[in-house]
Amino acid sequence: MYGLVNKAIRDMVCEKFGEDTWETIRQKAEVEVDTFIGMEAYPDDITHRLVKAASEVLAMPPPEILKAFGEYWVIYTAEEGYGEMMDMAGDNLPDFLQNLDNLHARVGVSFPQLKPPSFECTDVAEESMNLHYRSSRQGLAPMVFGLVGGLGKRFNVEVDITQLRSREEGAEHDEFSIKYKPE
Ligand code: 1DX
Repeated sequence: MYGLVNKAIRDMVCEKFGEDTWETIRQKAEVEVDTFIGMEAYPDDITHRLVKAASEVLAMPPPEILKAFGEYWVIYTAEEGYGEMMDMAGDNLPDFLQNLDNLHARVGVSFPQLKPPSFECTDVAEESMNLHYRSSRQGLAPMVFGLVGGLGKRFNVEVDITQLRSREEGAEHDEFSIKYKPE
């Protein structure tokens, strides 16, 4: 994954728990790099090791780490150089989710090593939709809870998200039911 992801994990840990905790996590993960370059591609393994080590050091299950990270990602990318891109993707939750594949396609033009997931929206209604998440990567579905929750905060809507189908449990892809209403 692009270094931006590992940089975001580092900054989240440092912000919430301090530099020393990050150093402990980095060492436990056996990650040599400390200063990730956002626009450089790194092996996925580094990210997975960081999540695993963070889970052990912070005594939080990996899905909780991923959920917290998803929420952080939405704020982080908006502040770390991708604010305009995020603004362009929509000014409300359903529009943003329906534009995510376009957003990734645009990033992918400049960064060909991007392996963009796909977010397909079906059954879109006034206050609900189903979200189909397809990714070349495994185990990141818990992050979707945080990503959508982060978008809820961004757009000031109360979000209720439940998982309808899980790849972990044999489904072809992950599917979520999302309900939203203005706060
Ligand atoms: F609901 O399943 C809201 O490296 C959402 O694979 C979901 O393959 C917002 F470094 C620049 C760069 C680069 C910008 F410069 C990424 F190249 C992308 C910024 C998306 C903001 C996907 C990150 C693939 C890296 C899913 C979890 C991983 C998508 C991560 C969240 C807006 C982003 O993001 C999976 C990779 C960006 C960039 C956004 C993602 C890769 C998302 C969201 N994804 C790289």
